[in-house]
Amino acid sequence: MKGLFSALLVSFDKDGSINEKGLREIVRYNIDVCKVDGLYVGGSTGENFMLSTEEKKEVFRIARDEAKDSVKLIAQVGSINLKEALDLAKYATDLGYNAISAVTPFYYKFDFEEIKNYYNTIVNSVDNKMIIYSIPFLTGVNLSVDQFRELFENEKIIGIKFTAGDFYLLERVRKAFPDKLIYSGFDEMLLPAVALGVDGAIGSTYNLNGVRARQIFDLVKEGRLKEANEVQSLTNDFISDVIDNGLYNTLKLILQEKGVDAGYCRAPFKHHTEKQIERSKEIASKYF
Ligand code: MN9
Repeated sequence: MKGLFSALLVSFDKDGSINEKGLREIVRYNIDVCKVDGLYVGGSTGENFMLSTEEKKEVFRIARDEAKDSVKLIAQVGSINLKEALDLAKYATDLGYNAISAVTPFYYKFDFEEIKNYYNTIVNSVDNKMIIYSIPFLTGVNLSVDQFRELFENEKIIGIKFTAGDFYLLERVRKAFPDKLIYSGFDEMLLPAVALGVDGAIGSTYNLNGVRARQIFDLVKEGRLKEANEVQSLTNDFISDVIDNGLYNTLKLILQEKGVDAGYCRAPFKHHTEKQIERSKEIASKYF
């Protein structure tokens, strides 16, 4: 389960329905062109928290059917509707997903005991492993090393998707849990995360930039930091341009340039504009 995972984008039609053909093309592009080791399905990048339960299942089913056994698959099943999370965990496990993941429960200020019960309830309900999805800037939930330790008392909880810029915490977590899987979640900080010894990375920009990300990973591992930094710097020029033009819309528009029917974002996100299309063409030709 180590390696580079794309946080899978989902193609939506203009009316917000899932575009199955487009989603299959995104999966193919990730596997065939970006050469990722796996897909993280149903995460933030998949606009998952705006989908119905049936739609979340549809995305899991299509991604699994298109990827077959060619790459590793992680299903993000987290929801503050715990019954939905259990339903999704079972569904993804039955489909053959290699692991499940759940975002820390958000919106309400759940205390740690509640968070711990949430993870144990989800993972103990299935014959599968759990990766904690920690993304404090969107959830407001900051877990400490001691809290991760308590969660890891359950052996079925095997790792963390660490989407934060707190490198002190990342180092502490790496050292405290050498046998757990730690994935870097911010693509723009891949180099320092690999330097600190993460096992892999999960991110949105790997839907396009997977090849450069792998170079960064390999160069750091080989101790070739100057070269790694050059690739990270170019990558960050790309990421800055994409964020500046609207993250998910622009990733989709660049895929569109590559012949992938990546479609629209889902409301409440806005549809892309003519101006974003023009700018995406420039970004595409600059970096790919
Ligand atoms: O899954 C992604 N996070 C979100 C991780 O989309 C919220 C990242 O890959 C970022 O999109 C990326 C750009 O900031 O690092």
